[in-house]
Amino acid sequence: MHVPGPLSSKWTAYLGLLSALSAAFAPAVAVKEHDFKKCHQSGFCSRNRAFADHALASSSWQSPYNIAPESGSFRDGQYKGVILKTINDNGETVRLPITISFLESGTARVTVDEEKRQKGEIELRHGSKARKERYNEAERWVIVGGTTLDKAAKVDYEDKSQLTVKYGPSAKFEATIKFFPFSIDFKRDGSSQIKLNDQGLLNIEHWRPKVEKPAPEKKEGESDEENKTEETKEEPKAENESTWWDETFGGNTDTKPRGPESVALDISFVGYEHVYGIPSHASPLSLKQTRGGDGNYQEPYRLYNADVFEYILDSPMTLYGSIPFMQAHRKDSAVGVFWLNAAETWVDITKGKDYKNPLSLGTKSKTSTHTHWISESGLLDVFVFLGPTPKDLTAKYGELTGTTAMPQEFSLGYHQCRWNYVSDDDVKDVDRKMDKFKMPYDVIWLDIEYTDEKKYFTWDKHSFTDPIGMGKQLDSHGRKLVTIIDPHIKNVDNYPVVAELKSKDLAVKNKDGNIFEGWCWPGSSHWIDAFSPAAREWWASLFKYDAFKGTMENTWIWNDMNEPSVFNGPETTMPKDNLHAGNWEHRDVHNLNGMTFQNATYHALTSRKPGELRRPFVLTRAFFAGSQRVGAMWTGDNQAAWDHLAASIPMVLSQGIAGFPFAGADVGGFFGNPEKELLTRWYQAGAFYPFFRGHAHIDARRREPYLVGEPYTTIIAAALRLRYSLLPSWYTAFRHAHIDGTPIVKPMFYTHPSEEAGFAVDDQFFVGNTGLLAKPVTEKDKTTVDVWIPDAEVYYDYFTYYIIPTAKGKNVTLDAPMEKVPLLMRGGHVFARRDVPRRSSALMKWDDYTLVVAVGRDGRKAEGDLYVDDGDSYQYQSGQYIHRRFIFDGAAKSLSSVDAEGREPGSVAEGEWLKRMRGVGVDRIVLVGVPESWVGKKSVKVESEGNVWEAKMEVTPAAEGRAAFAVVRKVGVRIGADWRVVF
Ligand SMILES: *[C@@H]1O[C@H](CO)[C@@H](O)[C@H](O)[C@H]1NC(C)=O
Ligand SMILES: CC(=O)N[C@H]1CO[C@H](CO)[C@@H](O)[C@@H]1O
Repeated sequence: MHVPGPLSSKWTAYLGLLSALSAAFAPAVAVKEHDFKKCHQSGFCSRNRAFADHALASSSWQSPYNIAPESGSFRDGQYKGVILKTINDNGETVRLPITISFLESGTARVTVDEEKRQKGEIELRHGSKARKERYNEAERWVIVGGTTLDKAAKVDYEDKSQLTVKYGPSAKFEATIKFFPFSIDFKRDGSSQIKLNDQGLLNIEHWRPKVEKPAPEKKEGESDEENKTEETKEEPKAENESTWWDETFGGNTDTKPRGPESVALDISFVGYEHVYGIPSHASPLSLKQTRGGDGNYQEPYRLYNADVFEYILDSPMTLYGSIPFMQAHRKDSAVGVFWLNAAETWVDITKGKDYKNPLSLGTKSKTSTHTHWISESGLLDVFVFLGPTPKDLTAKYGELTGTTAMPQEFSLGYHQCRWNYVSDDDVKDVDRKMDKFKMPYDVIWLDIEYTDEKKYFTWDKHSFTDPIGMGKQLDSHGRKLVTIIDPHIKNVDNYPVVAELKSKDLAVKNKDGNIFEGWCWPGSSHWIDAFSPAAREWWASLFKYDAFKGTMENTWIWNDMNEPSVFNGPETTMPKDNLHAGNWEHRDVHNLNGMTFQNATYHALTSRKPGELRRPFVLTRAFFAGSQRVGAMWTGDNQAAWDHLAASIPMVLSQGIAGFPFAGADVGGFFGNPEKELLTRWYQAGAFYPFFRGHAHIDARRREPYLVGEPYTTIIAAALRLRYSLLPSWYTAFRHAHIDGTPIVKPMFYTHPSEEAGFAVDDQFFVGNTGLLAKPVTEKDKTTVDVWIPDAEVYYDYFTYYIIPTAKGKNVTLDAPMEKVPLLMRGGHVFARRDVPRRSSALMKWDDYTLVVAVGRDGRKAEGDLYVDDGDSYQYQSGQYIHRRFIFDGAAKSLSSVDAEGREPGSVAEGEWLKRMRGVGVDRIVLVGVPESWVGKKSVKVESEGNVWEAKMEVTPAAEGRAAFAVVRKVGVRIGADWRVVF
């Protein structure tokens, strides 16, 4: 939500803000780009770009980083050695310990530290109390598994200048570590995939004392290139020290007590033209080049969680969250890297023929992608994944950072939000109206105004007189309430929360070690330091039902502003020299901040009441790698504009492949007033976001979906119901994401890694494994869409069963009148629905299922699955779930249901939920694309649980392009049992 943005460095500016903003909103006002740094305004970014320019322009450039060969040893899957960085003509070096770990999963990890700092042998300026080590705890927050060393990895070749290690599944992977200069070439099946420091851009700015010296002379017009022949083993001569120490931007000075300390590395993807990932950016899925040129960006992609006020589109500018995981893709091959660093990071991307190594075999004619990763501080810590499929990458990444938590089932329903529902009566009224207009929804949200003057954990007593009464009304239809709780705590008297925060010493500190004070919604505020275990424990105490009065079992939480947003801070966030638990500088942990806060809330919600262990629902705005374990995200403060609707789709897809798929954008657009057509189209698109929430700014007109008027109201209600009927399939997709990290909505390159024409397609996607291919309309006045068809399967229109006249690799134009969201069923899939419309997902809990079989081309096999558990507890971890696999066999003319995991009946002691659920039936089976020979058949044979019976079937012959389809009614089987239907 919101923010006055960097407009205000003074409280007075904030006071005048709301009115100022409302005036500014009317036309589409974009973020003030100049309030956020460009690379040239960031010392470490510009230094590293200059370093790269220098290195790449010089044919004789040699990286000054060499492994001291005698320092190295390989043992138990791990190489340890020391990199010597030559720092001057006298051959003086700095010692940088390096560890290369080969993990059982086939992932490799390269970690470089700085010895002097490990030993604390440095001095900090300004009397800083900050830690002297390079930040080495990112792993502690991010990595949850998959780090077991591969004891089978072995040295395959070794001489004085290099070492080759074979590792990974059947030793198909190898890494050649070169010593002079240091570089690593990662190969799969003998060919290079990923190279580190191949371009020689490795740069670890070692600690140095500040030496006062006269500014170096530099003649006008002199360029580094002229002197390139003399500069081999040194850093660029024209090193500009002006940004080494205290640095000022927008009136804020960063004292940088450790001076320059950036880490940077070039990572080349050999023969790969597409790279994806590193969300969040309002940018295409296939990332653009960043060093200028036609259609390219001028700026690197930036990862520095920030409250970006009304972000601009098609930009590498930073947004609210960061996941430094990148995947490279080419036909039939995917590889990736995960750059584990929580400091401000920039990534340059260039593509081109392999000019550095024109002779390297097999890659000569192919385009490669070169990336340049630049972080302000911390360790160099990079994980290398060698694929070969996109699914391998998301699975291995998930093994390391964790997968999507199994969500509360309700959280896949529709969420109704606005800034703000003004009273409990208002909430209850919206609740009733949604019913009146037959619009299903699960959750209504309260933004900051519900509090008593922005004091979290309190209610505005005048407008929310009876929160429990409100909660109970919602609960009567299984609905929930989400209230916002932000990390800034109002600094005011007579507010016990802030009093405790101070007395228990649990807040973030400023550079001098005193409690940090800044400005946010409540005015003067302090920030909880969720890096501190004691602070998290205290935070949990605030959510107990008897502490946060007015909340109950159906209250859940929204964490906003957790980048953190600090209105008067540099770039609207915290000063980098602030201190967190353990005296780590904010600089080191900035991108982790949001995750630790959301995690604190997540854990708090697990302990609201003893004995009540339920899956928490927490929405976050800021995030990092690992945030997927603790909730959902949304893409922040977008605008009610068509291009924002369009941009939301690649953004959500990007989240999915980067391991945090529980993602959505504000439906309708946060700022501004969407025209009716836009609002309607946005609901149709939003029904296909994993996280589906309508939201609006306080100055936007009311736009609850029933207000929009006919025909739009009916159309939106249909979109909501479409979402609800498909909830069983959405939940199943979440299960897959939970098990192995697969995205919930999948881009074409992910599902069809061989089809090159689909690698840049980012406006359509498949939902889970359902074969449902959605292509939301995102343009005004559009009544057709072009869908790119990735394969030779048959595709049916979801609603009419028309066979789409497709050709593999070609676009097909579909009708998409206002009332229609273009949705195709790919042949060969079976998916589950619940077709009885109800007010909320909770009320659908025991409804019978409909199974839809989209028969494959030539009547071939179709398959699919359904996962269901109680949607609320952790009982699924002890087997209290049903997971069925449905197999349609065209030759045998049968559809059967078997346990998807091959579990024997009775192998799990059935709890209450499972007992009841097993009895839920399959009411209908719809088969689309059945052979004409079925026409006239009236019944089918059903076999289950030792019985055989007949069920009625109606077959509708094909007509005018529509497939023949069959509907079996009153099937009579139980969802939890094995069964077979013979047609
Ligand atoms: C989340 O909180 C738990 C409980 O306090 C803690 O053990 C864990 O380290 C935290 N993780 C993150 C990512 O903050
Ligand atoms: C072309 C050339 O030699 N340029 C400069 C290289 O550096 C020396 C000394 O720093 C300058 O005097 C040259 O002009």
